[in-house]
Amino acid sequence: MFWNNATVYFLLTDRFQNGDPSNDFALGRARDGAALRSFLGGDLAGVLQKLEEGYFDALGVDAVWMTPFVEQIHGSVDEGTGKTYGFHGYWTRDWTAVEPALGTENDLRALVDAAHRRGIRILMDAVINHTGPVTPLDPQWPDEWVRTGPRCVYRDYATTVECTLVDNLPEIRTERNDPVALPALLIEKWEQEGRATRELAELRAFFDRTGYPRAPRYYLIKWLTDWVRELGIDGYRMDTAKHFGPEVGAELKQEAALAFEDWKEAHPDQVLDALPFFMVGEVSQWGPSRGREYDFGDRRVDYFDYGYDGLINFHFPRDAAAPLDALFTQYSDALHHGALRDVAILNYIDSHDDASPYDRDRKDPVGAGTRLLLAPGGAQIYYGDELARPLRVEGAQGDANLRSFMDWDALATGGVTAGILGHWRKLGRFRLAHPAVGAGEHHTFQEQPYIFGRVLEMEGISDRVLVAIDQGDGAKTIPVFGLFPDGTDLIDAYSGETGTVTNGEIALTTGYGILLLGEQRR
Ligand SMILES: [Ca+2]
Ligand SMILES: [Ca+2]
Repeated sequence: MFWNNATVYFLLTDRFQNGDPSNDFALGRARDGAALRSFLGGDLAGVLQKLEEGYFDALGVDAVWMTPFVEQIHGSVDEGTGKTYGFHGYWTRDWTAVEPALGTENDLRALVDAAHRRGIRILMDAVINHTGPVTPLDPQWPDEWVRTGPRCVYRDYATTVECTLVDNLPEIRTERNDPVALPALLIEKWEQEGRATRELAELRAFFDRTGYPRAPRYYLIKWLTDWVRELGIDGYRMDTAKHFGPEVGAELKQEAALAFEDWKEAHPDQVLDALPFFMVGEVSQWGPSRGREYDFGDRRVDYFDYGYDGLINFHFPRDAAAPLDALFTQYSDALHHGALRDVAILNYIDSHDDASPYDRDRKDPVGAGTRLLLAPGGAQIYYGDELARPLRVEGAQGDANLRSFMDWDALATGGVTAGILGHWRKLGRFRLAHPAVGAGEHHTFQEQPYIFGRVLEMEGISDRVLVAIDQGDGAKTIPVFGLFPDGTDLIDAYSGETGTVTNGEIALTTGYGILLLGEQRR
């Protein structure tokens, strides 16, 4: 239930806020990449700054999903869109270290602790499918660890899973079950950093405890779950989940859940609640209209049976173009009556690599916010959605267009951008106050002007909301359609105005056409 009403803020750490200029050129990397393809200075200290400023609270954010923070390849590559560094975090060099351009392990700990103090969860972007590309500065992992071909051609399961996503992106042999030795280069690196003895002892303890063979995926499972056990990371967003066996996800989830319980036991004062470890998968092109399964052609996989609590909804950017009520009804039916009962979906209008965002030209960022934040299911705000950050950038090629630096200046100068942000904040805080918005069942009450309700009755939670759109500015009286009895005090989260239900109606005077009504809690 929680995750279907969660508002998840997804940010590229390197592109969000520069809180520490001293790490901007870590590892000697130059800013000589193609447009928006070098490290540009954003870091963990910057995310912490915005946490402490209350930026996420004001948006009603439940969880922050950051791009991977582990150490990236030191060099750069050109995949055909210009010279590119691992600023995005998906090109791992060492799963056990924090990327120095993003900060230190202490910075990360401070960030997670600060988030938890505010009741905000942290989702770690977890990569298990591949290492970073090979460059003159970044040698290939040993052959027993990785394959370098063939390229995925997506004809069936094997040509989606046992293959490389692109050229020069060595693929971890996650299906392998026999033991492999640690790469000598990794041991040397750890020796230089003075932590080889500790890392090797920890690995011995892990393999002793679990009885797993020293196959590649189990090393990665150990390294990925260490962050959970050490820091209390609340969940994973599993990168490229379609490209490794679902069984790998199930094994990882099992260890991560154990690590999360270990952390809770060691940090009782920092535990938010009883919510278990969460895992949401990136199964590209999956959407709720497919039901629970993803069909590879020769194999159908129900990821929810393999430890995934939720999946990212790749259909949302397309579905969002439907009339509002058709969108809301379709999603509510899927989540409350269809195959997706009891699982989570994460809707988004744009992301770091979706080439077909909803409203790419940001013609209607207010309407896009209404669609995303009032749709049934979890909502993923991609950093800058709330400021209409441009998704086309002069000189940028391919996905770099989607990854510009957060436009704080546009906000500081006020005007239109602040108005857009205000809308997103009101809707986000409405979601935060009312689990019925994302997790409740949708009821269409009136088509023109549009009025709908959401009702959530489960797990000892009882919540309901009434939303009216296009009602016109000024005085308005709307029926509550039996959702609230006479005498109920309601507050409109959009204007802050309050009123009492009388004769099955509520009369309010507000300066907006939209009403976000819920019970006024005393
Ligand atoms: Ca920095
Ligand atoms: Ca794979």
